[in-house]
Amino acid sequence: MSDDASNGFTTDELQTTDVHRVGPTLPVSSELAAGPVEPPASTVEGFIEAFLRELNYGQGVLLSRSTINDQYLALARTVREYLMAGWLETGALRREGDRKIVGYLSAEYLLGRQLGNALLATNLQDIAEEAMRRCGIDIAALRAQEIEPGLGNGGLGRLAACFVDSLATMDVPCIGYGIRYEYGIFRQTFENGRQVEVPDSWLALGSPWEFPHPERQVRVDFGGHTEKWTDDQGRERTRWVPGWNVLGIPYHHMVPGFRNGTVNTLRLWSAKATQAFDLQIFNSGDYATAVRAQTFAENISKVLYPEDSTPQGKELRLQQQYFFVACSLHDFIANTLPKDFDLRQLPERIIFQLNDTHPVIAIPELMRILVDIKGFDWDEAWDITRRCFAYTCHTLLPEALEVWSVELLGRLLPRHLEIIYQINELFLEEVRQAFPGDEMRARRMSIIAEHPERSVRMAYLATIGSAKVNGVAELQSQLLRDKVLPDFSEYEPAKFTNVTNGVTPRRFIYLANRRLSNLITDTIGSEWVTDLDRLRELEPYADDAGFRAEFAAVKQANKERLFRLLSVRDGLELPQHAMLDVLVKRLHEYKRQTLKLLHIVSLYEDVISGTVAIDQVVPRTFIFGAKAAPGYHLAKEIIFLINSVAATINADERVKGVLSVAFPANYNVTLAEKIIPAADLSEQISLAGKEASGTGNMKFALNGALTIGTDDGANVEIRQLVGDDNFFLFGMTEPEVEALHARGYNPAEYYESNDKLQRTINLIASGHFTDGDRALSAQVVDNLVTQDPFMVLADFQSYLDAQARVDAAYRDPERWTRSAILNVARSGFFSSDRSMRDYLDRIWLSSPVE
Ligand code: 26W
Repeated sequence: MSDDASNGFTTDELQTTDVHRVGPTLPVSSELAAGPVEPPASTVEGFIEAFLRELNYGQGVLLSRSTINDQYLALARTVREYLMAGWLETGALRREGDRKIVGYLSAEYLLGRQLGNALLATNLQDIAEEAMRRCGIDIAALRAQEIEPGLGNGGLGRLAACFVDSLATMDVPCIGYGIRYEYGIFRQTFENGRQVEVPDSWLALGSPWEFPHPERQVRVDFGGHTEKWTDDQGRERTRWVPGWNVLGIPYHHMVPGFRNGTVNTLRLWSAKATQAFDLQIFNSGDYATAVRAQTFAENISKVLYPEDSTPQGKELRLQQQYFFVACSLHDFIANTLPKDFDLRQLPERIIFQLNDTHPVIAIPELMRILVDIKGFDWDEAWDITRRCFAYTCHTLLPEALEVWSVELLGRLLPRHLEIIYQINELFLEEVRQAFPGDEMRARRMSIIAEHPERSVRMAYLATIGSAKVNGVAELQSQLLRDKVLPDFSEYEPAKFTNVTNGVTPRRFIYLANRRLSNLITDTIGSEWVTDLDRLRELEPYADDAGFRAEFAAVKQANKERLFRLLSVRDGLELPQHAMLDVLVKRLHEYKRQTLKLLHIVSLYEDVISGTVAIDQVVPRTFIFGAKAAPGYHLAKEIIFLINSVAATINADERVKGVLSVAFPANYNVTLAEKIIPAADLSEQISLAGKEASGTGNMKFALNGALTIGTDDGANVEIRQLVGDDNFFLFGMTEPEVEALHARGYNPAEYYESNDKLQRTINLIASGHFTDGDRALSAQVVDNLVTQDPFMVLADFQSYLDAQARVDAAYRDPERWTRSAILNVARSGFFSSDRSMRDYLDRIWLSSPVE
C-alpha cells in the first residue's frame, strides 16, 4: 500500500498555534478571589471562589463592575471547570481503548441553551444558585443571558442533540460531527403580522461553551480535475488535482452525561480561507479581490440553510456538506485512530451514522481515501466502506429527498462523481445478475436519475453504501420499505430496520419541568431520569385523588410561569384558567396549521353568529409557534393569517377570556421548554403518511398533555402505549389517504357539502380578519378550496368531532388529569436512551462501555 501525499493530509505548510496561559498570583483587592483552587470544590464556598476567579482572571473584571454578560460568562466557565476532568478522562479512555466509536454525522444540532444542562449534569444547580445569591446575583438573569446555539432547523437537528445527550449518559463513545454555523436558524420577528427574518448572531457576546482548536486545522479540497497515474506496482491509479481549498477549524463542545463523569465531544467545523486559495486563484495584486476570495471560502460555514424539507440544490449547500464530512473523516482517521492503525479494521472501530442524506458524500469520500490515498483495491475498500456507514431517513416527502445535479457535483467534486459512477455501475451489475432481463428495475435503482436533469440520488447512494437503513417510527419505516425504497428493500430486506425516535428526559422533563420532576421523584424515586420506563410506577397514582391534585397544581403553576414569560417577552396577557391548546413546529402545509386555524375560526363563528352561547364554549387559549422557510411563500401567508385571526379574536369582546390566540415569535428550544410543560392539549395533526415521526408529540405526552392527532408518525405508537381512552384520534388513515388520492380528491366537494366548513371558510374569505381586505386571505383560502394538497378539508369534520370529545373530557377535570398522568406514566418508551439502545442492538452492534 502506498500513500499519495500530493493529495491527502499534509499539513506541513500550515502553521499551528500553541497556546498556554499563565495565571496571576497576586490578589489586587479584597474583591478578588485568592489564587486558583483546583479542582473546584463542590461547596457553595468553593463555587464562589471559582466563580470570582473566572470573573477576575478570566473575564478581567471586578464583581462590582461586572455586567450580566460578564457574570454569565464567568458562571459558564466555572461550571465548565467542573466538567473538565471528566472530559479529559473520557478523551484519554477513548484514545487508549479499542472500542467501537459512534461518529454521528449531522449537518444540524439544535442544542438549546447549555448552562442549565451543564448545571444539571454536574448536580450543581442548588450550589450555583446559592453561590450567585450570596454574590448578589439572580441566577435566572444569567440563564436568560444565554443565546441558544440554534444550529438546526427543527426535528432532525433537535434529535441529533437528544441522541448525543443519551450516548454520553449511557457511556457510549461518540463523537458528534457537524458545522459551526456563524449564524444559526434566523430569529423570527413579526411586522404587521408578517414574518421578518433577522440574522441569528449567537456568537456576538461570546460563547463560553466552545473550544477552538486552530492548530488541528484540516485542509479540504474542491474543484479541479482528476488524472490517471501508474504506481510502482504497475497499477493504474487516480489522483485528484483540486482547484481550490479551504481550512476546517474544529471547535469542540462538551457533551456531558448525566452525573456519570462521562463527557463526550461534539466537534463542529468552521471554514477559514487558506493562503493557497488566495494565491492560486485570486492573486492579481488586488487587495479587494483577495479579501473577496477569503469571504468566499469562509462563506461555507457562515449560515445554516433555513430550508426544512425542500432542498434548493444550492452549490453552497453541497460545499457545506462535503466540507464537514471531509474534515470529520480526516479527523477520525488521521487524529483519533493510532498512527499505525490497520484500516482493514476500520469497521471494528467506527460506525458513521448518517443523519439523513446531508452527510452522504462521506461514502465516496471514504472510498477516495482508501483507494486513491491508501492504495486499497476497489473491492476491499468497498467492503470496508459499506460496513462503516448506516443511514437514517427522516422524511416521506418526495421533495425532501436530496438530489445533486451531475453538472454541479462533477464541477465541485470531480473525483467523487467518478467514484459514484463506479459504485453505481458495479451495483447495477449485481442487480442485473439477481434479476436477469429486468432492465426497468436496474434503471429504477440507478443512483443516477436521468430526468428532469442528470442527477445523483443521495438516498440511493446512502442505501447502497450503508450496512443498515432505518426510518424513525414504525409507520414511516414501513412506508420507507414499501413506497420510498421498495426495490432496495426487496433486494436487501435485512438491511432495513426501524428505530423509533426519542427525546432526552434530562432536558425535556428534568430541566424544563422541575415541578413535575420533583413530584415524580417524591413519588417513585429518582431513577426515572436515566431509566424512563420507571415512569410506569406512576400508573396507580392516576387513581389517587391527592396525587391528581398535586399533578394538576404543577400544570397550573407551569401555565402561570409561561404566561408571565409571554407577558414580558411578547406583551401577551392570557387568561389563567383556560385549556392550553398548543401547536408548535415548523410551518409546513403537511403539518396542517390551517386545520387548527379552521377549528379556531369555527368556534369563533359559532359564537358571533349566535349558533352557540358563549357560556357553552369551553375556554381555550391557543398557542402557535412556527417558523416558515424564508422562501416558502404560502407558509408565510399562513403565518400572516394566523396573526390576523389572533388579533381579531383577541380584540373581540364577545369572546373575551373564552377564546384567545397567541403566536409568540421565534419559537425555539428555549421557548419550547416553557410552553410544553404548560400545555393541556398537544396538536399532532399532520396528514397521515407525511410526518416521519415527530418528536414534539413525545415531549408533550411526557409532560402530561393529551394528544389530539392523526394516525401518523410516532403518534401511532403513542396512542398504542397510552391507550385509546387517553388519546383523541381523528382523520383518515394512510391507506385511506392513498385511496382518496387514487379516486381523485376534490376539496370543493367538502366545502359544498359541509355547512359549518363553508361558514368557517367564508368568514375568513370575507376579510373579517384582515380589515375587510379579502385579498389578504385569498391565497390561503383559494389553495384550500381548489387544491388542498394535504387534504385539510377532508379531515375537517373528523377533527371537529374529535375536538368536541376533547371539550367533553376537559369538562371533567378529574378524568382529564387521570388521562394526563397516564400519558406520563406510559410514555417512558420515548426516551432517547431507548432509541440509543435500539441503535446499539440493531445497527451499531455494540454495547455501552462499563
Ligand atoms: C433542505 C433539505 C432537507 C431535507 C430534509 C432539510 C431537512 C430535511 C429533514 C428530513 C427534515 C426533518 O427535520 N425531518 C424530521 O425529522 C424528525 C426527526 O427524525 C422527525 O421527527 C420529523 O417527523 C421529520 O419531519
